[in-house]
Amino acid sequence: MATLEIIGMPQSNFVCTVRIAANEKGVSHDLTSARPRSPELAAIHPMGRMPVLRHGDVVMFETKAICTYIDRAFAGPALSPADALGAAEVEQWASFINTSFQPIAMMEYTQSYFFNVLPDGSPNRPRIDAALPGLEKHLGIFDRAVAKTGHLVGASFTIADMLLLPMMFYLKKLPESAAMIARLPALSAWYERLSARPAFVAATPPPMPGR
Ligand SMILES: N[C@@H](CCC(=O)N[C@@H](CS)C(=O)NCC(=O)O)C(=O)O
Repeated sequence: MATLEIIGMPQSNFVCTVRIAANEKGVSHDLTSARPRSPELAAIHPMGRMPVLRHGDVVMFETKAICTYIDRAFAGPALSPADALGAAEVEQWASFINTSFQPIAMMEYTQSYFFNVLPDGSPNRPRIDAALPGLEKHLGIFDRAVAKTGHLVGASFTIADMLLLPMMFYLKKLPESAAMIARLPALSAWYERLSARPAFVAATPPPMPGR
């Protein structure tokens, strides 16, 4: 049986998501650390982004697609419901997380603490402050979504939760977002419960290089 190889930095929220998917499925994987646009990534992702996957002759990019491949290619617990509505709801939340939430929560807010800093190395306060209203609105949406069953879709841990969980890991570490989450009981309980799963514990992002 070919080895599953996940390529990208373990600090990446998207790399973490595909590692959670493999761990939940009970599939061991090799993690090959690679920086953005490195030859390992550029050989598979057209923009040189992470993560990418190698599995025998299969190569793949885009986190949601990689998770779906892992889910369908291996035995083990289903990471997405089999019924039409449940499967479509996973797509709905995955799309919302990746196209509406991630740009504000990660690209604008979180990266203004880690990468898009001011010339003196301090957090980019104007960008952080500009992101806060949108961040709070999205977190409220997630709080209401998980209030009923403790998951984004149905009553099991799906790829939708797996996409959100590593982003929440970073948001819990930063002051404004941590305070917002603390005011949202259903989302706080969701995070405490799902971040304790062995699949996430084993894939938890290490500190950013040089920090
Ligand atoms: N839509 C892509 C996004 C991948 C992505 O943006 N990954 C980030 C790391 S979390 C990255 O490679 N950033 C470096 C860059 O954009 O140059 C996916 O779902 O996999």
